[in-house]
Amino acid sequence: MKLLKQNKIFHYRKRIPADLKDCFSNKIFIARSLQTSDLEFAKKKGETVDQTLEGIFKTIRKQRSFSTDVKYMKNFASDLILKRLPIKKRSQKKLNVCLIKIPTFEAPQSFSYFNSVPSLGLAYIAGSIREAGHNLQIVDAPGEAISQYKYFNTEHCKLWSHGLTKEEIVERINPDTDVIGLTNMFLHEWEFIRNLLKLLKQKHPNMTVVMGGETATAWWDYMFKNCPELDICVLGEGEDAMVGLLETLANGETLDSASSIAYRDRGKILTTERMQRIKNINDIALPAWDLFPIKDYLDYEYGSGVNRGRSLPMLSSRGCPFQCTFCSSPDMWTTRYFARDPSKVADEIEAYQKKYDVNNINFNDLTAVLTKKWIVEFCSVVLDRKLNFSWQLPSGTRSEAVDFEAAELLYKSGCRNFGYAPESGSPRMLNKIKKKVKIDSLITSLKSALKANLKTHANIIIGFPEEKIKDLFLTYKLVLKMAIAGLHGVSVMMFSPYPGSSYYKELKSRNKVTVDSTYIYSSLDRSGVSARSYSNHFNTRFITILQWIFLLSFFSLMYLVRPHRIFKHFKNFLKKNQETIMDQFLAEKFKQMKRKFSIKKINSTQ
Ligand code: B12
Ligand code: SF4
Repeated sequence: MKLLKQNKIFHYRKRIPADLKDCFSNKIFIARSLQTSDLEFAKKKGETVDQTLEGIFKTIRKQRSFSTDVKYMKNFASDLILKRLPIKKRSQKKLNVCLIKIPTFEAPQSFSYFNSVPSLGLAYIAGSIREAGHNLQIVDAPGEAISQYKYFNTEHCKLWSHGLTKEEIVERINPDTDVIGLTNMFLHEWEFIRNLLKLLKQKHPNMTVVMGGETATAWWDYMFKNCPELDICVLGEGEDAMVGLLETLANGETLDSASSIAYRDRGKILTTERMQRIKNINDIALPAWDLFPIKDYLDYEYGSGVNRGRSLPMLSSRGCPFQCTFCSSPDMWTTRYFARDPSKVADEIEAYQKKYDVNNINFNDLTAVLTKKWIVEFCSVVLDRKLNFSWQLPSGTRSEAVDFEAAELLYKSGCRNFGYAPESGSPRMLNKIKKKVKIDSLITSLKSALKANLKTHANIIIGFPEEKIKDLFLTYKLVLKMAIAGLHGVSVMMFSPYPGSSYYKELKSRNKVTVDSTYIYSSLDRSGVSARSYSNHFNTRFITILQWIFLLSFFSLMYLVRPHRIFKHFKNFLKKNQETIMDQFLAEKFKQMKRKFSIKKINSTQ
């Protein structure tokens, strides 16, 4: 082991064992560096690296006996090194990075009513960038103008935009910024982002613009062609990829040495190999909420679930093992699923309670409830530590894993709202869309959840290309069955092929997807304002009418069977209390109505 002091950077080199050379691109050394002025500390770190490397070599040897594919082995080896080496390669140069959270958009003419929520994705990215030692600025459009609502005139319809305008965002960016980072989660955010980047590059042509998130991962091709101001897209899970990219930029290396990105190179759009997903998700730096203006989000009680007070979003797991054909998750996260250690999740909640006085957590997990074992463990930790908070699980593919015992435990530990996602009631369609859900077990689970006093919600999608009238009838039957069983609320959405989904790829290859503003705003739509049918059998009008029939039938039947719920909504509305999605809907729609009278009009498109 060699440690050389050089401008406060200690370089560490280890010779690669002869039998493993082909796994390391024929390099004879693994070289890392550590930025510190403390020789003792560097020595200790060096020793730990030595031990870790021996472990890594052992793992690679084991893996080699299973695989003789050199390319695969190279990726496997470099991935292990990246993930497990405790010394992180650091350039001397620290970059100035500015992360931007754009405003939130609502379509008040539809059922859409979502308020702004702190960006969990950006907070995670911020945590990792800070850990890597770069300088960070955050411009959080909703968080920095929490009571500002303006009209946003799109090519398609008039939306409301919550937060700073694009001019205000650009004004706030530190002129010394090297790298701008944005998140593009929703398709409907694209028009604003494109306008923002145009303005930003007019003022700061030398800043490098990096975009990540669900839509950027799936749609970079279209974005690069339609926005010359966009420089780089980070694909998939962002933490390691962004830190690696900053390292590449700081070192002045060419972009092909960074993983998991799409970028421009002399008129061409190129991509680099995707990194493997982070396996030890317990080690990912926690969201850097302290850098975000979350005080107002908390004081205004903004959150993605039912309003149960001061809320923060969290993840208890990453990824989803399923491959539903309408969903972009397999493309974004692959099908690898990792759950966090329940006690680490509880630690994080405890920290938020102490630091921010948070009393509700909304889990943003894709598939939060995968095994009963995890739920039991998590609830037990919460109960043992006597943590007092409410929590919500909006999406839950394997929610059927919840029986009465689990449901009771969920309630006792503070869980109040729980989502099911059957999507369809037709076994033929469930098979077609690869939704691994059994309707009978879902109904049994729903009854257990209701018995345990949980407030429940379910998501339905209609208008899949192959869906026939018989399938729609079966879905309608399911909707009615859930209403009788006592489900508290249902969302009935019209199918739209989101970028990254299998359906998108298939329909695009058959020229069935027209990318125009109707398409872009379809993701925001909830009641036919920006709808387009992709059905082989029914037109948009028919599906929109069905959407209304499904919703009206569900709620009429549900209230007919349980009329006391109407009084409960009324009481909750007057007391400004929320328990169910309907309570949230009524409160948010009332807020929207009041806003309509006070909103400042801006004539120019943002
Ligand atoms: C929680 C959630 C919500 C919450 C909170 C949303 C929010 N603003 O944070 C609520 C309930 C409010 C919500 C609402 C909606 N949602 Co939603 N939601 C999700 C869900 C399940 C998880 C998002 C999340 O927090 N993930 C965890 C974080 C850590 O991951 P992340 O944000 O992706 O960040 C990582 C990477 O993307 C990357 N990254 C992100 N940003 C950046 C930036 C940089 C610079 C870099 C380098 C990397 C990077 O690194 C991060 C860490 O690894 C996703 C599903 C999914 N696959 O993501 C759907 C999803 C995003 N929602 C979706 C939709 C359609 C909606 C609605 C439009 C539904 C509707 N019609 O009402 C509304 C719109 C609300 C609005 N007006 O803003 C779609 C979007 C599809 C699309 N292409 O547009 C998704 C993908 C689900 C799906 N497949 O259908 N949603
Ligand atoms: S819809 Fe849900 S279960 Fe299906 S792939 Fe997407 S996240 Fe997984």
